[in-house]
Amino acid sequence: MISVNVVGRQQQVPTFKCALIGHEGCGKSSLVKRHSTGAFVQQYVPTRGLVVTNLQFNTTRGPICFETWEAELGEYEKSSISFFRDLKCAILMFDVGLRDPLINFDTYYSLFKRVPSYALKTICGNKTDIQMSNKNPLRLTVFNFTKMSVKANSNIDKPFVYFARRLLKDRTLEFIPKTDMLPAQVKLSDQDLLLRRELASKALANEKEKAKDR
Ligand SMILES: Nc1nc2c(ncn2[C@@H]2O[C@H](COP(=O)(O)OP(=O)(O)OP(=O)(O)O)[C@@H](O)[C@H]2O)c(=O)[nH]1
Ligand SMILES: [Mg+2]
Repeated sequence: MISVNVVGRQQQVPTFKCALIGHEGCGKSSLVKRHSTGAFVQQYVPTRGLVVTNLQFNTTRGPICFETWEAELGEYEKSSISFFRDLKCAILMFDVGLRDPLINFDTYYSLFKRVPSYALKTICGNKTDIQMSNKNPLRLTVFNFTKMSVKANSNIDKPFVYFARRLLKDRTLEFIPKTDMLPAQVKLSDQDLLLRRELASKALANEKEKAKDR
């Protein structure tokens, strides 16, 4: 449980440890970032060591928090006991566009097997925005996986909704989207409007000066 402050009162949020397992570059950190900040980062920055991030979702059964754990390959070995201890759920992710996915997929599938049997598991194929080749051997080996694209924002809630339904024992549970902040309706005084106009004309004059110098 983590404690959050809801308009002046403390609320206990049920928290569940969730492992993200998958070969390098399949999109684990992107998934976490997408959920925590809403952003998608095109640049690839490999995760070093062990990274734990809390992802909180609002659901029709109240808030729920997933403590996501991701690690680089060597780190699983070093911290394997703490990595797999008390796991409540695990996502095995792979990249559907990878040319030779079987090699990496096998490595991580064997890691996936180390997830305690009582923990919930799901397999996600990421990067469906990239066309999956007909020759991709995954077509023949993995049939039942969630197709997602962190980039295109498609199905990225799915694994967490599935876990939340099972963990909070409510099949009808849905996530409630975070409300977008609308800009406040501010009425500017005449003086503010004058100042704004002055600043705009100064900026325009500066631009004109710069253009002359070029
Ligand atoms: N086209 C596409 N690219 C993606 C998608 N998700 C992630 N990427 C890109 O894939 C690259 C690797 O993403 P990461 O999230 O860093 O991968 P990772 O699994 O955390 O990699 P490691 O930390 O090395 O294990 C980045 O360049 C991302 O922008 C997706 O859905 N579609
Ligand atoms: Mg990463």
